[in-house]
Amino acid sequence: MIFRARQFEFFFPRPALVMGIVNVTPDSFSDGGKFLAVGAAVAHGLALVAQGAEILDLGGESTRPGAAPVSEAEELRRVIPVIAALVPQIQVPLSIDTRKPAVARAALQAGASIVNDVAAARGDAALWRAVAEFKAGYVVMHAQGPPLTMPEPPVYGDVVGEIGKFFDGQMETLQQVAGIAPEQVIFDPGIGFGKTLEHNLQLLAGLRSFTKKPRPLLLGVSRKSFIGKLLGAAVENRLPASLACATLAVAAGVRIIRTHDVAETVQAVRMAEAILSRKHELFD
Ligand code: 9MG
Repeated sequence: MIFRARQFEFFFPRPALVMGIVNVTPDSFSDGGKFLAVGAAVAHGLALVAQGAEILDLGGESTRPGAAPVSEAEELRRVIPVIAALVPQIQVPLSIDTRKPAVARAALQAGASIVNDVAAARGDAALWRAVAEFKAGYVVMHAQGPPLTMPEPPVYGDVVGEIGKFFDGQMETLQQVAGIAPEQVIFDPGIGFGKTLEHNLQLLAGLRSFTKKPRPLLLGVSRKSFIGKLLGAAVENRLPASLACATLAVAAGVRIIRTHDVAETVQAVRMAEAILSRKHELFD
């Protein structure tokens, strides 16, 4: 299986990729406000690459439920100078986390290689055009609706089955309607996006049904609130549970782990992979 994002190519199977998070937002749930200045964001991105990140994910609008919407001009002002300064200094692809077609296009023009679309279900033709024109990578993340309008409480019959069908439908539409090649696509079940604690646990337990599909699976669990709900841990104390999820995810065939804690995740994932590469009876 190959993943192509502009000049970058990744051939799977290979060690899982760790995607480091760079938020240039005042209000993200875990690191809001820490990297708002261009210099601080660039330094953080470089530090994450030095720790072993093989993709960076840059976001200028918080996806936290209830977060204030950000104008296109403000989002551009936050992310474009960071991309322009960071991309010439790194050899790994930069992903732009945005729902806005104009931001996606401007980010690709500035040197981003992947569009991380947490609202892929809405099928935005202008965003798809930008991805297709630049031959960028495209993260298709599942969410029932945009953060502000997510149904409360979320309703699913069979959360794993429904999200599997969503991926299959997107795959066809992207190829036939949007001109986006399968090689450009990554799937992501969208842990925490319009899902209850029980849905999130069922998705994590059912990861194998997604990793059997012909596209790489990305998982974001880092410090998320479902961990707090299950274990009562404050956001700054959720690293152990995030690592437990990441290692089980890699054992289930997940190819990309999105995280705030790159060094720790790289170490945990490499250890899991070393064990899994031996003849084992772990899951018999
Ligand atoms: C932006 N963002 C926040 N959480 C995420 C997740 O789980 N996956 C992806 N692709 N993006 C996310």
